[in-house]
Amino acid sequence: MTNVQYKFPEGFWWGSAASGPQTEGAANEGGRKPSIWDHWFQIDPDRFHNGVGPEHTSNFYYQYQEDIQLMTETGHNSFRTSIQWSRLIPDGVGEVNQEAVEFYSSVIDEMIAKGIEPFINLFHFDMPLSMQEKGGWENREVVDAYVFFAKTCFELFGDRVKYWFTFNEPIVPVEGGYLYDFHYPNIVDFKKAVQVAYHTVVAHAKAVEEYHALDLGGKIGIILNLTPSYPRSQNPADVKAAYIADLFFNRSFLDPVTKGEYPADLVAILRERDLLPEIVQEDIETIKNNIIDLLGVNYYQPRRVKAKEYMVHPDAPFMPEHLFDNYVMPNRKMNHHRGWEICERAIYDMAINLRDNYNNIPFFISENGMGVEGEEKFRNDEGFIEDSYRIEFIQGHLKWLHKAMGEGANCLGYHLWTFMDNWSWANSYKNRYGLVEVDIHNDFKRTVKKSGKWYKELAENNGF
Ligand code: BGP
Repeated sequence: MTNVQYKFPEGFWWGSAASGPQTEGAANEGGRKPSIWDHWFQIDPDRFHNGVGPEHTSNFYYQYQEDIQLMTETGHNSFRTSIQWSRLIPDGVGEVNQEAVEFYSSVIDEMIAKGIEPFINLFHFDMPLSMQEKGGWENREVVDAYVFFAKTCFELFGDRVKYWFTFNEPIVPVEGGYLYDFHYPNIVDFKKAVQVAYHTVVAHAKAVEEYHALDLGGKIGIILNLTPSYPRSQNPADVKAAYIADLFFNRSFLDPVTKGEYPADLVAILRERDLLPEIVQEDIETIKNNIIDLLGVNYYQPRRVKAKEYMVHPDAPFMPEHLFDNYVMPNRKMNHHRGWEICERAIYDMAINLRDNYNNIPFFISENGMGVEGEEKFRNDEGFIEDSYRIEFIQGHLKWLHKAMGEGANCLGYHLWTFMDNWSWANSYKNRYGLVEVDIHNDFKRTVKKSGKWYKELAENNGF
């Protein structure tokens, strides 16, 4: 009998998360049309690691049956992926692609047949190009197109899918596409970033409204990347800097989706600088009246913050970092492959924050994981990758999560990023995150890693 020190509650979700664009491949097949990722790769392939683009990703489109079988062999009782808008409604609006309906329907049926609860997300950074050509989230019309897409999904699959998510990390396309130049359309313009963020929240709330109106008996939420903000010191200037960073990077989405309103201090900061978005009054009501049932939290790294040290050049375009500096703490524990700090206890602080300041909303860890470059070097004589570091990483986070749950945090599950190695946006296949290795040079061959075998034990024992 295995000795289980950290036991999780009955029915806890064990599984992993992925997304359509990062796994399906078949980008130009089955009636799909380009998203911004296909387009960006076409016009600027050098911005992708080793010039590997999104055309084939991990071939899930053709291998999903084998993959779902492997999910059962790696302990999954639940799995999240996303429906690609550009596959289901290739022009963004209008005709629904029947091949896509069949594909997603088969994936969902196969999961259910294998005892894996499907969690379905609707937008994972993948704006259809036709919609971006209209201005993407800058344009209110795209909000309506998204709501139509969302409703179509609920109507098509809502009889079987009981856990829906409107967006994955909606702040990332804002940061990447409109502030820091790591996603298409590579605009640097804070005012537009605010409009995009606001319209995303409107789109989210309208989708929640549609879902609840259909009364399909499931739950709907959103997946946010929450990055606890730690001040460098208890000096009031550092503490205030961390508070402001939290307003921008966490509460800008967390508050409207859980409380129906934006933090007053954030609104004041934007108003003072004439950076508030254009608003249609009825949208404010929609946000207010359509809060989520369930929150997904992606947690990778904390944010460390200090008071601003230098004045900003008066002509510099406004950035959140005009109000605080990021702080590089000496001797941080790091995942150097990804350049992200590893701080397990932040998962506890995040959970306690939700307990105390967000009405103890039900949530689950919807992503957490470790991307490592050059994993082939850990292959053992039996031919599989011995990723003991990934097992330690998961255990380290689960210990803190377990502690938070012992203190009343309302956590329902843990999903690792990710099931199998997949295409990580501009990082392409540089860092591997999977429980299952994918050999992109050898017919996308799948091989379960040590972590995948361990994950099965974890789920079977409901702890470790
Ligand atoms: C999250 C995204 C995922 C995934 C993961 C790993 O932010 O939701 O899509 O990519 O991060 O990060 P990266 O791909 O940047 O290494």
